[in-house]
Amino acid sequence: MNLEQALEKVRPHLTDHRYQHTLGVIKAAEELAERFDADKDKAIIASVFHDYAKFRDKEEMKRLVREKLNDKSILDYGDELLHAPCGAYYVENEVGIKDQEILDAIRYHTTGKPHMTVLEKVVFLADYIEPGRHFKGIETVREIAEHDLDKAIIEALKNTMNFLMKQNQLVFPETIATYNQLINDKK
Ligand code: DGI
Ligand code: FE
Ligand code: FE
Ligand code: FE
Repeated sequence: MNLEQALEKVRPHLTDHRYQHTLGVIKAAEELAERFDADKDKAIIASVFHDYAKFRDKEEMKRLVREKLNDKSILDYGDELLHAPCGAYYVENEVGIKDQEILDAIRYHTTGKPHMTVLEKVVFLADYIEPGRHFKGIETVREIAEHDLDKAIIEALKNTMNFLMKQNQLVFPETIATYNQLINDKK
């Protein structure tokens, strides 16, 4: 599947805004893959489909998690987390992508996970810093991403956890575990 065919497949599942975001993630992931030596083709395809399930019915996704997915803990941490693991499932079963590295990059793009592969890190960070995103602190993360992949992810995770805590939202334990692992490895 080339980029054009992949974009055609994802387009009907997204709003215009989300499609533009997806194009931004592709661009950012391409640059990060080059800089930090990840598989560029896989980074591009994972980016195309990373938000494939963003607008799926929440109840349908919860059912899928309960019936088919191994990690059910996300059910307790807010509906926003559903689209990542469910997206990986739908992309495999509806689009037919079987590459586990690509599917895992989609699966972990929202929460991260400890000991991510470079490909997973690239997609996680690209989602955060893509050129269409504008919020406080993003320029700092973009600057760090010029030279240090892990440090940029730590900064992004701190921002996300801060954002969630300010709103008294739950923080998914794997998100904290990702932060802890990266901090530990920096020592
Ligand atoms: O899908 P995008 O908007 O492009 O970005 P994303 O997949 O990173 O999702 C961002 C949303 O996920 C945002 O509403 C915050 C939420 N989120 C990220 N990490 C966590 C989280 N929500 C909870 N409850 N816990 C987390 O650790
Ligand atoms: Fe997402
Ligand atoms: Fe994200
Ligand atoms: Fe996204």
